[in-house]
Order: sequence, then structure tokens, then C-alpha cells
Amino acid sequence: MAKRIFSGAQPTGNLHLGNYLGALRNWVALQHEYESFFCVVDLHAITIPQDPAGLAAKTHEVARLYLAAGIDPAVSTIFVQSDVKEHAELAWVLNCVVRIGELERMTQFKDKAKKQRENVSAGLLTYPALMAADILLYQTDLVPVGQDQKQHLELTRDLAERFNRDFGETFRVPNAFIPKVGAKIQALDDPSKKMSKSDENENGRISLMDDADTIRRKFKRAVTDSGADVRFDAARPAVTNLLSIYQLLTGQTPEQIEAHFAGKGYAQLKGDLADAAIAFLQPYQERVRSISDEELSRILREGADKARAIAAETLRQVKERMGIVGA
Ligand code: ATP
Ligand code: LTN
Repeated sequence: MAKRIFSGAQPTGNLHLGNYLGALRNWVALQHEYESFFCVVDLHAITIPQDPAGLAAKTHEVARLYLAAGIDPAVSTIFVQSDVKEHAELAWVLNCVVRIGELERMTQFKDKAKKQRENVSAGLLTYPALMAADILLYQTDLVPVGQDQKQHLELTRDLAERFNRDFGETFRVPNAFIPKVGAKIQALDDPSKKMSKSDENENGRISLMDDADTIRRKFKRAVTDSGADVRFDAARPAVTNLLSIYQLLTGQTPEQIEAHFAGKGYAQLKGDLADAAIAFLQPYQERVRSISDEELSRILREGADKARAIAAETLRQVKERMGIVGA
């Protein structure tokens, strides 16, 4: 059987350069080597409050962003999580396999729960069981994600191993694929935080749909470190973050980049970075706008049909092994 990839993003806001550089871009690169499934995880989005009309619109927008990034529906399967009911059903089963203590240790839960104060849904806690279901339903080998998802991937592996031990070999145990550069793009307004679509400060992120003026303004305002020379330096996280974005957008090596900026200051870096981001994002946005509603719904319908057939077979095995046979 061909090796498989599964990954997804939540339609909770505007996807940003961090999502692209940490995840999407690797999906595009890997799709020809693996049988690939890319999902818009709308059931994950409702673990925090969402405006219904906004969620519906974002779900389609995220699928468009996948296509415009270069995910080819002729080789990869693109679908919406809620179109394949098996995700919710296997998530329930895995909720009965995972321990509460494991869920409470997840740093994403702790961070997001802090922001919700007293309104933390049970779904926010059990979110990793749904994510494990997404991955395990497809007998996935590799899960390309950003650094922030590493802990969820480790839990997914633990759940697969536990289920296999208790009920017999059923799930393939997946590996995370986390890129060396780009796995954690930091916020432009605070290099100690990751670039995030849910942060209230818009200036911390470059949205994939931002126009040229907005991109220039946000980079201009980006926080920098003390010092003046432009080079990769772990002791200067803000400049190193900007340089990493530049590296990924231009494909140049760190040596070439440092030579290019030798004797130049932060203003030049910010200007050149804005140029590189605009050169990349303008054609990207044109591709997003060129996808018709009809084409999108056909791709998502066909994707869901293909995904469902595989998911249903895995779930059938799971239920059989557990003694869930119905009437
Ligand atoms: P948010 O940006 O609101 O924190 P999220 O990380 O909770 O979003 P998704 O949008 O579902 O959720 O993430 C999609 C993919 O993008 C994941 O693989 C995630 O690891 C990756 N990703 C998110 N933020 C970054 C970042 N700042 N740098 C690199 N990768 C990122
Ligand atoms: N939790 C992920 C989104 C996600 C995912 C997945 C990623 C849900 N299910 C399965 C990879 C594989 C996040 O980025 N917040």
C-alpha cells in the first residue's frame, strides 16, 4: 500500500504565513510522494465559540487556500471533516481510550483554556481524541505539521499503540513531519509567541489574503532586537524570525541572505521582506479568486466520497474488534 499523509487546518480565522510556511507548503511538496489527504477540520473549530455564518465561509475559504497553494485534487484528496461522519464516531471511541490526565497535560489545551476563562467546553479538552481519529482513520504514515502539534502527534501514537495492544493490531502508528525551518514562525509583534490566527493583535501575523499595503505596514511595525546588523542569531529572535521567513519565501541559503544584507540595516530587511511576501502572495491570491464555487464544491464532494470509503473500512474494523456490532 502507498504511504499515506494526513493533515488539516482549522477554519477559525485567516490562515497566515506561519500556517503556509509551517504546514501547507510541505503538504504541496510531499503530495507526489505519498497518497495524501488534506482536511478542513471544521469540527475542531467549534471547540471554541464560532459565528455560524463565519465558520461556513471560512471552511470554503480554507479549502480554496489549499488549492491555490498547489494541492492538486488530481493527486490529493481534499475534503471537509464534517462531511465524513466517521471522524466524529471514531473520536467517541478514542475518548474512551484516552485518559483525562493525558488530555489535561496538552499545552494547547492549557493555553486555549486560559483564554476562554470559565467557558471551556469539554470539546476543547477532548480535541486531541478527534485529531487522533482524523489521522488514524486513514492508516496514516506521516503527518506534516508545525512544531505546536508535536505533542498531539505523540498522544496520537500512544492511543494507536494502546488500542492495538488492547484490541489487536488495527491502526498504523503515524510519524510527525516537522520542517527544520519554518516549524514555528513567531508573531511579528512579539517574537516569544507563535504567529497565530486567533491572537487579537492583527499586526502579529501576515494573513495569506492581506493586500500589499497591509503587508508593508505590518513588516514595518514588526518588533526587532537591539543591535543593528542583519544575521541569523539565536540571541536575537525577532530578526532571526524575519530572516527565516525571508529564507523560506526566497529559497536562498542563510549565507546568501547574510551576504545580501551585509552593511544594511533593519529597514532594508523589512522592505525586502515585504517585497518577497507580496511577490509570493499576489499571484497566490489571484489563484484563490479564480476557483469557482462550482469547481470547489465538486472537488470537496469527490474528496469526501474518497475519504469516506477508507474511513468507513477502518471504523468497521475498530467496532468489530471492540464488540460493537449493533442489533
Ligand atoms: P492558530 O494560528 O490560530 O494558533 P492553530 O495552530 O491552532 O491556529 P491550524 O490553523 O489548524 O491551527 O494550524 C494549521 C497548521 O499550521 C498546523 O500544522 C500548525 O502546526 C501550523 N502552524 C500554525 N501556526 C504556525 C506557526 N506560527 N508557525 C508554523 N506553523 C504553524
Ligand atoms: N490540531 C491541528 C489541526 C488538526 C490536524 C488534524 C493536523 C486537526 N486534525 C490531523 C494534522 C492532522 C492544529 O493545527 N491546530
